[in-house]
Amino acid sequence: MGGFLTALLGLCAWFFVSSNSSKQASANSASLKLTCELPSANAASPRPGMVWIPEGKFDMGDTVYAEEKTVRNIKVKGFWMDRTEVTNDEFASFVKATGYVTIAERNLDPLKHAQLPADMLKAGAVVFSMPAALKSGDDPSQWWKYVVGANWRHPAGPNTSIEKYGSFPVVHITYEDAKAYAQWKGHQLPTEAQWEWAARAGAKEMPSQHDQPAGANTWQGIFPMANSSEDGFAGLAPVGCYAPNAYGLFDMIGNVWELTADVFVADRVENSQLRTKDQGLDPDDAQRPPAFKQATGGARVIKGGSFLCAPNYCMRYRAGSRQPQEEDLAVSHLGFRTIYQPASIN
Ligand SMILES: [Ca+2]
Repeated sequence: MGGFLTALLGLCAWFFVSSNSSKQASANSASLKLTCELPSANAASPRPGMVWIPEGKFDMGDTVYAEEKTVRNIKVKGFWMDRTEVTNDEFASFVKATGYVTIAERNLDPLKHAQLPADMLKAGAVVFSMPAALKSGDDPSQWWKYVVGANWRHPAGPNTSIEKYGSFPVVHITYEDAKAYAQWKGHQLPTEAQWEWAARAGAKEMPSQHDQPAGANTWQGIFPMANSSEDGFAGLAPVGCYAPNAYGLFDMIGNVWELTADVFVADRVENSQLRTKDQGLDPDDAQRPPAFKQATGGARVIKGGSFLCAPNYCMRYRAGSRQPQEEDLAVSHLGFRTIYQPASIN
């Protein structure tokens, strides 16, 4: 019964969780909450839909995983930040106005990627799919699949769509895509320090407790096989379903990982080799989709964790956590939000 229930709950989030179950899941999708009530944006604000993040100093980093260390004191200037993750509706407005085509919608140049099999030269993205069984240990390719035709419009593949999901965070967005959207808005992507300071919302020291947060969309149960969805969502949630932080920002923790402008630098990658092995599945790499495409750029820092972060696996539902993400690889648990910093402050 438990297994059946878990499978059923998994289906409720069909288009983000499984591309293999879309027909069965369509019948269940009516039970999925499609919007959450955000307070009205202050129309009198100079930046409606954004909140002002004041300047301050704080201890950046954390001590759970090697790549979060060393904790260091950082000063951040004030800036405006989107109060929610960028939604499908917002991204659609950008595409409608500009004709922009995301990286996941473009075929790869076979001359530049001669090592890849033909299927992976076709436009697509990496989609999380709950495995029926684990047959090869903690090999992430059991739950991350490269799906031809998956992109922001078709999150789990060509037979899925974002119709009715306009309030959900857009996914399958690469660094180049996010940057193009931000530039269209006259905004920027946050640096890692700006993002983390905003997520801490005025807390100057890192928390001593690292418990899984109750008011965020994460994963309850043993990843990747059992998801009890106690937070209300097996897959992604619409933006703004949980209480905002003290600055008025929604979903900084959980739901989707969020891109930052920062390059994930090599020395931190080396640090990540100092793995802690006592967290079940390999905490450093298991949450990260395999590098299906040969990265042509580098990796950017992503922050905040996602609906896939569980206590046995990727305890990265914290402001100080971080992870590298290949710049040109679109994945189903990654989105973004933007900032605006007045020129007078730079
Ligand atoms: Ca959840």
